[in-house]
Amino acid sequence: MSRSRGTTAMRGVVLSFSNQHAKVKCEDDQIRLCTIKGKRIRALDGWYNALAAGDYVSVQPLSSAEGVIESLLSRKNVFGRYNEKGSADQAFAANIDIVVCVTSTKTPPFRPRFVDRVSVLAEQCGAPLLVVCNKVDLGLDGVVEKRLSVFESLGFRVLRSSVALDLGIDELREALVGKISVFVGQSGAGKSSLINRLIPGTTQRIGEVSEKYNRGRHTTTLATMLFSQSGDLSIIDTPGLRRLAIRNINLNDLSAYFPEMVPFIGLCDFGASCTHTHESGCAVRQAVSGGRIYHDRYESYLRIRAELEESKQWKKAETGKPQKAAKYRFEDEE
Ligand SMILES: Nc1nc2c(ncn2[C@@H]2O[C@H](COP(=O)(O)OP(=O)(O)OP(=O)(O)O)[C@@H](O)[C@H]2O)c(=O)[nH]1
Ligand SMILES: [Mg+2]
Ligand SMILES: [Zn+2]
Repeated sequence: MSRSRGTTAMRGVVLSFSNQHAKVKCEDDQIRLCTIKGKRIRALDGWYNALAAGDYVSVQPLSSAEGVIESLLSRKNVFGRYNEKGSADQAFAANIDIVVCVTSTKTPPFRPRFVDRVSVLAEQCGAPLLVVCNKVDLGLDGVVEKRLSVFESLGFRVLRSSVALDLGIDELREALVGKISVFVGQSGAGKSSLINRLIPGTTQRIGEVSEKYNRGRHTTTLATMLFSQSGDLSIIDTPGLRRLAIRNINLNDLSAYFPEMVPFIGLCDFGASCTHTHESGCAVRQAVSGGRIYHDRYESYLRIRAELEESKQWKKAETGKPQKAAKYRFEDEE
């Protein structure tokens, strides 16, 4: 261990990171605002940001309020998405035990394709997915119920909640106790409201859902880790997402991130080279026609695949100039 000013480096967990500064909760329970030593911690290859909420770091304390991060400790996993402005993958959270996708029945409307995308990213991260359908006080129609039951049939846990009516909060707490969780979802779905209820006293700002767009306003602007007083809950609140771009998946691996497709992969006539998009003798397509794979989830597969394919072509056509965001054919989350 290195020494400076008579203090010993200590371990800490990153609560938030922006502008090359991280708020770190150190072993001695002090929260220190930390710089990065000599800017030595660069973003890992292909990543937009160097540190994410949930990262473990080694900190050289300068005082009870400040410190210097000396190193990033190895990550168990990372949950993130593709940042189109930065043309790189952006980590929202690291070392996650469970991904919580917060949706709402209405205002903003339920977007199943958004959840499909989160489910793919959660599979890729290797963390289980919990789908929360919030705002049930506004009504839960048959179409939403159907899609929720599809998620349940795939083994994803689904909870229905209402902050307004105090419904489902205890179940959610039980599902999260002792774990590090990340809350993701569309802006205005109620992530911060749920967290404020789970961890009383947290002052996560809550926004009004914009009437005009009915989409929420992006009230939370920085991924931040929050703890309950007793330490039994560790939740990372994230800014609402409008789009969830996916790029860093190998085209051939995508089907493996759809659990319902896994049993059929390899049974297609074209074997491992089947793209499951148009081939005859495709076991996946047969399972879709036979109703064993839900058609709308398969549609999400096709859309994400098309997006991956398109971004790959874009890269090929690139001429060394800064890469612009690829144009999408699908606006799944809008
Ligand atoms: N009717 C109803 N409104 C809710 C419920 N939960 C949250 N809201 C409202 O929804 C709005 C948005 O809530 P937030 O908690 O800020 O949503 P968010 O997901 O954190 O939004 P971003 O930070 O922008 O991503 C606020 O006006 C909340 O009061 C609920 O269960 N029922
Ligand atoms: Mg919020
Ligand atoms: Zn196939």
